[in-house]
Amino acid sequence: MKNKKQENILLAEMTNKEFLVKNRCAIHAVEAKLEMIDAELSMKEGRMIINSVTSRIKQPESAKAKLIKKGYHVTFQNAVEKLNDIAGIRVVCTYLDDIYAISSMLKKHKDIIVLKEKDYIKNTKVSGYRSLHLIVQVPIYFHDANQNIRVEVQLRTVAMDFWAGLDHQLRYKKSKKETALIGSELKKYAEIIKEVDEKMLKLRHEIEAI
Ligand code: 0O2
Repeated sequence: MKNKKQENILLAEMTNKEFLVKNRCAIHAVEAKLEMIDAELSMKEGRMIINSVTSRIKQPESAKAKLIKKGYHVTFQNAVEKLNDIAGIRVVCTYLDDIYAISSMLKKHKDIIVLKEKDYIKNTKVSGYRSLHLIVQVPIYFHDANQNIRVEVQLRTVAMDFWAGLDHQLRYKKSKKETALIGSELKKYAEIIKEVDEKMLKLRHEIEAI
């Protein structure tokens, strides 16, 4: 009974207008920085750097599932304190080195604090998942005061994004036997994609050297 009440509070608070506005503002603040970084890098390199930037605020149901998965009670307080990806931004670029260039420039912004960095490119997840994750803290000015909001920034190449999309789709399928089989197949493709990313970067360097 008490659990159900807490769950209902979580659902209500995560759809509360002020909560959504604050997270949206934090996302906008980081997106504005990414836009500047993209403009500067594109100018310097003479090519397109960021292919797409998408963002989302985590759905209450997804927050609830993640809290349960992590072994926390489903409460609004736990969602805000324990989940790093209530506000999330995904940056997709063409080349591997662009990911690190963007990340390094983002870290230089004085009002951004990097709380956590997870390099699933250097340390590929068991599933085959690859991306660079930054958990950043950004200040927003709200109700006459500065408030710090965490935003998860996922940086990946087009190839990594292609892979993650299929993997995500697979996760929603029910049959354990089939998904295990496809999962191991997908893992092999993650290796191929890794090679392609590295080869494309090498080729770009060769073209630039001509
Ligand atoms: P959704 O639906 O993407 O919003 P942390 O609390 O920061 O220490 P966290 O969040 O528990 O760590 O885990 P992690 O590994 O940093 O992953 C967070 C997000 O990365 C996931 O969000 C996915 O978006 C993505 N991700 C991680 N592993 C995989 C994977 O194997 N395949 C795919 N396709 N994506 C992955 P969520 O919470 O799953 O939700």
